[in-house]
Amino acid sequence: MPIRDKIYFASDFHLGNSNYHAHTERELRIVRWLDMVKEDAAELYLVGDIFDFWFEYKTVVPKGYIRFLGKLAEFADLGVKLTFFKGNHDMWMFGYLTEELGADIISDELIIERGGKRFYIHHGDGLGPGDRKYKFLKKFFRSPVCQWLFERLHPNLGVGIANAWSKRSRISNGKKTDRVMHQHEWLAEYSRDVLTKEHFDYLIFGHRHMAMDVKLSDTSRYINLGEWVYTSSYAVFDGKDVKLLAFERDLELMDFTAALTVGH
Ligand SMILES: [Mn+2]
Repeated sequence: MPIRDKIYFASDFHLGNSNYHAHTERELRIVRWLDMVKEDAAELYLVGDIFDFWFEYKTVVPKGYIRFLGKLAEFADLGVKLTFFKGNHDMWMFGYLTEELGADIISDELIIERGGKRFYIHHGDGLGPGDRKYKFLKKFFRSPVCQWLFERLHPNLGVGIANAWSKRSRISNGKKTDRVMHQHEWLAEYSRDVLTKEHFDYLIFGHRHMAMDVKLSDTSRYINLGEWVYTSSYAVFDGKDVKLLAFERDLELMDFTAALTVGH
């Protein structure tokens, strides 16, 4: 029996995004990663935007992802604890993955303590100052009224609209401008804010599509998990420390430390 003592974190697979071939390659890459993780994982945290679009109708779920979901079923059967976070692309996860996989579904942040270390985990959307338009949309999209209305649309139409909407988002438009735009990494700023009220050793997010490991103090780090469309980054906690790694390629780490120290 292998010893299961590691905790893995990954986010932003955006499964379903892009053409079928690229999507299949990505799903197979994720499955290879899960096969590795399976060996020693006690827990797996999928920190949002795992699906490029997800909606659970009363009797229907979106097509696809068979190999991915099958692998997660294996995890569930092995007793590995699964936790999904709602992202801005897949906020409409309700009871299906809990029923099928015993997974916990987290709507906002989750605070856990493991090996004496404190973790703050959140997908990362709608945090910090500004972006009022998105915060309003998030509230609307998550409202029972909006969900009820969407469920009234025929899936061919509803999912079609959702996919068109999703294509307009950052993931399909490339990420280069985003890298240049952010002199200050706002999730690091948000993390600093959280730390003024409460101590955390690790503040872990996704959403930004840039792998980052930023030291905020001697005992706290902001970690961004990156994404799996262009790269394949993930984090692992071995009971003592968190490492940010890449699967089957070199890790492309964004270094915002210099920018962060300016003016603070
Ligand atoms: Mn996101």
